[in-house]
Amino acid sequence: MTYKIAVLPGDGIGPEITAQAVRVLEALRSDGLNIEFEQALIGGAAYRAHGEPLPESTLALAKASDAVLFGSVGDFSLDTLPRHLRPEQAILGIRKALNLFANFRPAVVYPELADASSMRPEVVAGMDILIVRELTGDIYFGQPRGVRECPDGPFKGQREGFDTMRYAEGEVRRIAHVAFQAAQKRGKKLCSVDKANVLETTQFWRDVVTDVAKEYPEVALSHMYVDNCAMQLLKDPKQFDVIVTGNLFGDILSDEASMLTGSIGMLPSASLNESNFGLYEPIHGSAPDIAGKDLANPMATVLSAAMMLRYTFGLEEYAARIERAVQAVLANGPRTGDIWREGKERTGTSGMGGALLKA
Ligand code: GGG
Repeated sequence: MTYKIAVLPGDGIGPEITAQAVRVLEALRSDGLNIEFEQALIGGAAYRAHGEPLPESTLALAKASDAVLFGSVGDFSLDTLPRHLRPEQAILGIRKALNLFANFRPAVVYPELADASSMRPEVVAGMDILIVRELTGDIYFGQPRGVRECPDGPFKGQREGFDTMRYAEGEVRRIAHVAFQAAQKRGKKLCSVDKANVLETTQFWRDVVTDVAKEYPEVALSHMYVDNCAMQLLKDPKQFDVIVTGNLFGDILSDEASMLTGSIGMLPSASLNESNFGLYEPIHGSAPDIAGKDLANPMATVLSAAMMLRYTFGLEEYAARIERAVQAVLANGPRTGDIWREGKERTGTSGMGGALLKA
């Protein structure tokens, strides 16, 4: 079988990091992996070429492929565009169009990087958390939204911005099932994160997750408010096994968790639909300040490619080989600036790709 991958590099550092992941996947051809790539524009790059961040042709390529390898979107120079034309709308749009509701964000502290974390090594050493973020609902997509005249209160008559946080029961149930099943395969602990003391939507979330828990008696379910979770991640991250949460909280908590691992440049992700079709991307954005300078760490994208081989194609051995290469380079190889430490050789984006290929 030949696997067809749509490569959507996007903006900023996206093209550099996806190029290294493609190099690594191509190297597996010599060991029997039949894989083909086709690229398309997305985000600000697509807006500049076609006047829209998610052209129909890009979506069509993604739909016709077996999986998507995605870089990053975001371009400060397009910040003044109306929201529907901004680069970030492309990633939201493709997730929605492909129904990629389940986002897996593993936050793992590699032993070799425990000293690169912003936390004391004894707090993070051995940390292995899976954040399951719901990806196609919540305040990111809820209607109505916009800017209107404030209808009441002390600011009546002024302009006000508003969004709508909402979750349908079926949306909560399906992500809860995904999270419980992930917990079943790991440490059998699931922490559902909400703000049920304040927000109706998330009290509803809590009630539905509690109901789904009845089907998974072997998984220990706990609930935590998001503000407490943000604190607990810094205080004692190893208490967590799997965290399940909504779109907004998951976005924020996974960036926070990345700092425990040493660098946001280390965190991969998989966004899956019900048939395990997936879009694979680093959790980080386009980092325009270092774009085109051969400085970005491609490991999160390379690890995302490994997740693609495992989750969508079931090719565990190829995935494990990539992960072993990452560990070998962290142990004995050069490092990009974000994870560089005294005594280590310093390298750039393509140098890191080369080191991974060698490993
Ligand atoms: N590779 C991730 C990326 O490009 N992130 C930019 C972004 O705007 N993401 C929004 C989100 O993840 O919800």
